[in-house]
Amino acid sequence: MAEQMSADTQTSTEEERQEFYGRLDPQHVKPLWVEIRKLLARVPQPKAVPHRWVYQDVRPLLMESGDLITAEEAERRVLILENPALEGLASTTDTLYAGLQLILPGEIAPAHRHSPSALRFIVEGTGAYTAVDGERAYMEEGDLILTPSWTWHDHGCDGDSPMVWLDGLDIPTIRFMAVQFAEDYPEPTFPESRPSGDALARYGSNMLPVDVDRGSKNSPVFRYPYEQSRAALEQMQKSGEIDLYEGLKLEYINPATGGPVMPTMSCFMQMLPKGFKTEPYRSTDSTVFSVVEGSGTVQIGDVKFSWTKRDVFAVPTWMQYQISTNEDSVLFSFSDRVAQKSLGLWREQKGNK
Ligand code: GTQ
Repeated sequence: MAEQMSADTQTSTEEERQEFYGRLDPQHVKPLWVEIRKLLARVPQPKAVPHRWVYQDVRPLLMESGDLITAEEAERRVLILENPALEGLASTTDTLYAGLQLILPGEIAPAHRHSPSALRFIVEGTGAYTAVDGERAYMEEGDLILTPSWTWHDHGCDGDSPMVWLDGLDIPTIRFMAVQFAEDYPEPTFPESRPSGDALARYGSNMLPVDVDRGSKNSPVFRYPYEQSRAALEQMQKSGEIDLYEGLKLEYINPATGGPVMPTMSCFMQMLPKGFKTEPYRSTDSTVFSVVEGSGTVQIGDVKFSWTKRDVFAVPTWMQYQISTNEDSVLFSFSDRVAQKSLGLWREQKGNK
């Protein structure tokens, strides 16, 4: 009876194979068949693990860093929210970086620019600004500020209280593509170019300058006031309609294109009423959440965290999660969804199908 060839028929011994692999090394070639299941995994294999940072625990350390080093010396006085499984990589998820930045009254974080795109989500305080290409945006809790790739930006605090915000950057993604560039401005601050509020008036009033660039990948609005985002969600809540998977959720957009605010990071704000529990959901973008209001819990894969105002939690790619609330809650989040969508890679799964 002829022996049938099957996928597990071995045509050589393990010893013969090892000997062969040894002779490949000097030529710097490798057998794909040894690696293929790792290279073509059946489902995403994030290295990041789900994690939550408790603001009440991190805040004292951040304030202590204020005594340890000035913003000017540090360039950016930030405690990186490093994923426990990505030690030494300054990564919060596989693709995203997040950190808590502190600026104290009278301080300046000097002007620089870099290829990574950045966003700030304001966590605590008032009276500080981020200047983007010379236009200051004064920041209030819950505001979203953008500093798109290669724009000059400096931060300063004219107020009398410490100011803390969450930085979100695409650093791991940029590092993967090895396209990291950065430059310091020769002066601490970039020269003032326009009055504060100019961009929001021109581009953020449901109107646009007639000659606006409608092809830009970066939003010309770089401050999205919480007042506006929250009012929109609150009004929506009155309709009584609510999505089972995400509650009431809006994406921040570039008003000139209707698309995402930057080419690598998508930004969202969602409102979840008291006692709400989202249905199981997962998507290929990894997400960092910052709690603006309320409290609750989140189940991510098999771990569960409680969260409250100002806490941050990370959901790695393709991990199913469900958010529950104890009170009316508002969550900000950012993810690499836009980057994945432009590469035709993004997927989502609603429910357990
Ligand atoms: O504020 O420009 O958390 O350049 C990391 C790198 C913040 C910033 C970070 C940065 C900044």
